[in-house]
Amino acid sequence: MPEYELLYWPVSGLAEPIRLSFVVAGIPFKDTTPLTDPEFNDRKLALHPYAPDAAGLPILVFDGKVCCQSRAILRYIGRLAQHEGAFLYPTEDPLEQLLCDELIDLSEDLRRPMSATVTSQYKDAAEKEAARHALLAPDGECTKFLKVLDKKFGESFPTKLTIGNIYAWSIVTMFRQPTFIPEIPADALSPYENLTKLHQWMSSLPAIKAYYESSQGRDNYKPALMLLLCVPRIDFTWNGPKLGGENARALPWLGAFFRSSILGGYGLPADLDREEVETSSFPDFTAEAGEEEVVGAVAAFSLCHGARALCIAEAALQGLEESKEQVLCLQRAAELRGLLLRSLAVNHPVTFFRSLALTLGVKGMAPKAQPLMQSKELMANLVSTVLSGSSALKVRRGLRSDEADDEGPGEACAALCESLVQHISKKILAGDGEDDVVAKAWTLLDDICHFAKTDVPRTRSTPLVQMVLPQAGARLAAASGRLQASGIEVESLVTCLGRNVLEKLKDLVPPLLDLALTRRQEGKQDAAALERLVLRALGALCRSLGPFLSPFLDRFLEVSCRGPKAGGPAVLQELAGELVKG
Ligand SMILES: N[C@@H](CCC(=O)N[C@@H](CS)C(=O)NCC(=O)O)C(=O)O
Repeated sequence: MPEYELLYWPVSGLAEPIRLSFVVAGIPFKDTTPLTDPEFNDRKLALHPYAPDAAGLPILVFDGKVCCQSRAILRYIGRLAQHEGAFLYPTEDPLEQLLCDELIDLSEDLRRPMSATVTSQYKDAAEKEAARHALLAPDGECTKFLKVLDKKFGESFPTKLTIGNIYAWSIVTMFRQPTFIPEIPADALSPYENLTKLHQWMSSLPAIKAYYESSQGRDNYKPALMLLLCVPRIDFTWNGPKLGGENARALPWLGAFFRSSILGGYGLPADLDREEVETSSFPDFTAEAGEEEVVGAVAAFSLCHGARALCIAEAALQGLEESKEQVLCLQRAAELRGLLLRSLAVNHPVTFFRSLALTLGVKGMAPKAQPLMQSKELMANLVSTVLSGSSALKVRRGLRSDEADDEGPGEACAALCESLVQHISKKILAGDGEDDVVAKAWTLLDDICHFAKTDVPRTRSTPLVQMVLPQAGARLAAASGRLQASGIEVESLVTCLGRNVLEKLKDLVPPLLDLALTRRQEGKQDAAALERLVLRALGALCRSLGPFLSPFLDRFLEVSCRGPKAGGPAVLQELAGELVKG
């Protein structure tokens, strides 16, 4: 028997009926996808008989031949492959062949409108989602053919396997979650009784069941292994200058796959945060990756690198000339980065902070700089992208109660938060960064302090205070003209840290008072806004620590006696009120 090799994408699509025909007939074949072959794209183009004009997959390679066209390949295999003594493509009876072909063509009527949404360009993700939902609406183009197929299987339910019913089942199953088309609703197939019966029958056939249950079965790869295979692909494909064309296409399908199979289909492994993970080098997991016990560690490691890869993709795309394809990819990268970081921040904060530390290049937690990272522009975009990840912590705050959770991530997070805060202070705040990057860094520090308040044991939040507050003070001292970089988060910092601020009072209060008492040019909008922020921060200090502010009382009084100029009467009144109470 020849050695067969099938090349296709790591999804069901047009190759699945061919794969299943091999499987049910017990014919061995090599199932090659970009996840199993790093040279996939180059090989595809070198082998494809239609290249360079076209290179649609699947292709089947055997006996020195390369064959194209999925249904021609399927019929060919169907004439050779048998199941329970009968050929999958009936060779004797032309009428049986016609019925098989009818099922194949009918399934194509169902597949094509959905397939068109994969290749079409959309303004944004919402437009694509709407287009896909419309196909499944009561009068939708796909609904029409789902109904016809359902009726056909109702009239005559198969008694033996053929390429016709294998094809119909494979295409219909693309509409069943988890699938590589994330926008398909989970219940899209529930109205179709006979298609459900077909699903039950086909998926319980021993060969098919075993195929999907084995670790080789495409849809049943363990999520961790999938990630491991995916991630280097995302990471290394997104090599700045080479973006575009083939590479730009990789992200939407990888993304769709990542979202539906990993995040949507399987969810993230529950114990992710308990794993010991070393993110500064690439351990060789592959030798043992099949072992249950390493799966958790592989998943935790891969998710950190996955988050980093998505940030890199997003940052690299920000720096490119905008083609429609790049805009689409940028949207997808940003959407996925947001989705992954939110999932991690809410349920796996240790892995979340590890991902941030890895991506920002925190010493000891990230591999040594790679060539990719030597581009200054890319690095600046990357830092800005990662810092935006702080919004995920706000989502966590919104979903969790304010009370510290004894079972929470506590100690493990505290050490990570400290490293991050130290890195941000030294590398971002102390440097001469762009104002918006500095503002984002402050926002992240603020979010980390909120997190520390509820999720880090009290004893461990002090170092955070020790690091953040002097920075805030220094920033304030240098802030006069630079509103964006002025430590604008001081008010919430103080509110959130409460008495933890005490030991650093001397670093924080004098610069704030200096700023409040500095005469600024009247009428300058920036100056007025800065003054308001400073007064609000002083108000917050009075509220939280009134009795401890006596060393500064005279200067506080001076501030509140100042005319209602830049700060505005309401803020001053509030400050005076707090002083009286204090
Ligand atoms: N008529 C061809 C269609 C092949 C095709 O369009 N394949 C898609 C995937 S479903 C593909 O590989 N597209 C990417 C490309 O054309 O480079 C077949 O049935 O094999």
